[in-house]
Amino acid sequence: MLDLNVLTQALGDLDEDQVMDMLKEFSEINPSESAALEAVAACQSGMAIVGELFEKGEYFVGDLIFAGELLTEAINVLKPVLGGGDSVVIGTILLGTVHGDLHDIGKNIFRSMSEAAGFEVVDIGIDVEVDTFVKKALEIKPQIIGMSGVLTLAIDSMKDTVDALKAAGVGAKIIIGGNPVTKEACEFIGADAYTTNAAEGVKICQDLV
Ligand code: B12
Repeated sequence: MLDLNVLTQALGDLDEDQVMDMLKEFSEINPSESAALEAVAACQSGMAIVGELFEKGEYFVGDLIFAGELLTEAINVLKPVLGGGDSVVIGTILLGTVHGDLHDIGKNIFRSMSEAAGFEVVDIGIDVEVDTFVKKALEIKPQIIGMSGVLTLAIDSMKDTVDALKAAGVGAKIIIGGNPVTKEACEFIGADAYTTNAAEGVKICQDLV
């Protein structure tokens, strides 16, 4: 039985061995998808502890980067139980962190969970210029474009990107994610959907296709 509080604290403590041992043991018992989603949420809560300790000056930039890698590693262990093992591609998502923003932990979680759910994800990285989004969208014609950002300035970058995609005639549905994203921001940006939760984002994408 996975103790979610212990998992959260282990991630907050950056105890890689404990996090990975717990998750490997958990995935071996073939858990349900909803139980795996609870484990993802517990890991994310651990990331919130990391953020708080950083803000208090107890953790440093290197710890944040390590936490991001640990979170990605953790989600990868859970990936096989997150999507039901279906190998059929249900749609293509073009994904990137918008220009000016270098944060990618949340984007990577959403990518892993979308891939686990059967999406093909074309990840064009961080600090993605407007033109790069437009060119790639015209080239691969995805059903969905996902934009990520955690800085306040990401909201303006998302708006610039959405305006340019629309001007170029790109018809894909657009979903935005990241901590500062709200309903109001979504309306301002002109996106089709928004979320601050990767699992909810995957469900929205499934509905969109
Ligand atoms: C880790 C971190 C970093 C790491 C990033 C490592 C990396 N590889 O990403 C490093 C150390 C590099 C960093 C740098 C900086 N950071 Co920083 N960072 C953070 C921190 C602690 C956590 C962010 C995070 O990863 N959260 C966890 C993820 C899982 O959450 P999330 O992104 O919201 O993602 C979830 C959902 O939103 C959703 N999602 C995300 N994207 C998408 C996309 C789609 C399509 C969908 C559907 C869903 C989805 O799924 C995820 C899982 O559910 C926050 C503080 C905090 N406590 O949040 C500060 C924070 C974001 N950083 C901040 C700042 C200021 C900076 C710097 C400018 C610092 C500096 N002075 O140099 C630089 C930025 C450089 C730049 N231009 O981007 C500020 C932002 C302030 C603001 N309002 O703009 C914050 C809030 C800290 C603070 N309180 O001041 N940072």
